[in-house]
Formats: sequence, C-alpha cells, structure tokens
Amino acid sequence: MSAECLAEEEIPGHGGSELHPDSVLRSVSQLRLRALNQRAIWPLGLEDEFLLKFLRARDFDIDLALELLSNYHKWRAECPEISADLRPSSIIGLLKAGYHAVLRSRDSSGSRVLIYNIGHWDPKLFSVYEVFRVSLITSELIVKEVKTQQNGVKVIFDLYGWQFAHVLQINPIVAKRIAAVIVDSFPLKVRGIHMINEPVLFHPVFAIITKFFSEKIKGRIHMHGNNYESSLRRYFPVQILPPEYGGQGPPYEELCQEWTNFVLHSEKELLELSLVT
Ligand code: VIV
Repeated sequence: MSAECLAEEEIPGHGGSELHPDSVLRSVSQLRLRALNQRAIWPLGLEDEFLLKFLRARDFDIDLALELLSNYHKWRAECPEISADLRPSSIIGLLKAGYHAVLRSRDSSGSRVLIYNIGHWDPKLFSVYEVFRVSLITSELIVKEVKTQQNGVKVIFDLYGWQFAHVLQINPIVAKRIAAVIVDSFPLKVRGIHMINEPVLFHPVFAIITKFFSEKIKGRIHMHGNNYESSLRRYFPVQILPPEYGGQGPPYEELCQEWTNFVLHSEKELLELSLVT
C-alpha cells in the first residue's frame, strides 16, 4: 500500500454501510462517557477518530466496543517490549529482509490483505518481539482507514523456512499475546488467516496458539499446504496476489519496498501511538 492508495481512502467518518452520521456521533459520545465513568486513565485519549476504530470493530455495540478498548490498553500495558517503541527504525531490518508486505489492492470484500514470510525472519538476528512489532505497526497504520475498520484484514502466513529455532521463540506467553490481538485486544476485524507451506514442525505451535482462539476465528483459518497457488485463488482475486503466490499483481519484493517506505514516512503517527512507559 503506498501513500496514494491512502489518498483514495474515503474521508474518515463517511463509511459505506454505516449508521447515519448523527447516530455515529451519538455512539462516540456514549462510548466516551462510559470510558470516562470507568475512571481508567488510558493513554492515547478519547478523540472521536480514536473511539470510532473500536466502535466499527464491534459494529457500534457500545458494551463490546468498551470491552475491546479496555483490552487494547491492557494488552499494550502488559507487553511494553512490543508496544512501547513503534518507531519504524526498530523493525527496518525485518522489513528490508522481506519479512512482510501489504498488498496494494483490497480483496473483493474490501479487506486489507497482508503477507508474512516467516522464512525471512532469522531468529538469530531478530527477537520475537521485533517480529510481533512489525504486525502491530502495520495494524495500527491500516486501522486508521475507515474501509479497513469496516472490512477488516486477511493475513497470509508463508511458513516456508520454519525451523526449530522459530518454535523455541513461541513460548506460551507469546502464544497468548498472539491470540489476544487476534480475538479481543485490537480494533481490527480478522476476516481470514491463511497458512501456506506449513511444515509438520509448525503444528505443535499452531495448536498452542489456536487453543486461545474463539470458535469464530478458528472458522476463519485456512491451511493451504504446499500447492497453495490454486487454493489461494479461491479466496483472493488473482489480480491482487503477487506472482510468487500465483497472482498477476505487483511482485512481492516491490510490495515490501513500498510498505517499508510507507512505514518510514509514518514515524510521527507511530511515535504518538507508542506506549509511554
Ligand atoms: O499480529 O489483526 C507463529 C493480526 C495479527 C497481528 C496483530 C493484529 C492482527 C491478524 C500477529 C497476526 C500476526 C497485531 C492486530 C499476531 C503477530 C504474530 C507474531 C509472531 C511472532 C509471528 C510468528 C509466526 C506465527 C505464525 C502463526 C500465527 C497465526 C496462527 C496467527
């Protein structure tokens, strides 16, 4: 996703299948009041735009939005090693290694599509917290878009190159943190999790992580194995997938470069979102 893609995004607050603007503002005020009554001192404030992320993630159910908002702050406070320093320079090595790309186009339901390439994560060079931070930074950046707040995200994990060194990084605490951001601690709707090239050595880790998943999220997981090109095309338009994944879209390397540049240009917003310890 490059900056011009962002420019195409709709003006915040005027989403498609949304409530009438007056009721949107009424919901924001209600959520703000409920948050203030909780007397919780949450950093990042309670501005309209910030609260709208949580309301849209829970389809404007005030109670569920408040629970998500509370979980989000709790999760961030519990793992400062991931959330305290969202500066791009802390993950530039992983981005330049081609660990992650964001597709330039949304899928047919308007979801953002992300690719993570585990084989490009050398655990000797990068900690599991730096790897996790790549996803947190991307999630914070794409969740600023109204269309992403409404249509969520689909994630492709390419597990080619998964080794025992990776298994050792995923301890039960990390597994719980992974499940928490996917299930109930981040304002992004997870519409699909697609695993490709998953080796046998991945299954034990996968079992530990998915133990903490809700039934709804479990139902959105797809294991494509090694012959993934045809099966990915059943879930994503062939025009948006990179050639390396059987698509006709821009090459993976180009997408990595574009997203790295975008993250670097977002330093200011990311600093504002970083947890202040
Ligand atoms: O970060 O919506 C063992 C999603 C993800 C997020 C975040 C948000 C989100 C879908 C994750 C997915 C990736 C922050 C908001 C959980 C970070 C994962 C970091 C770990 C260290 C990657 C290692 C490889 C995993 C691969 C399997 C994980 C899936 C079963 C989720």
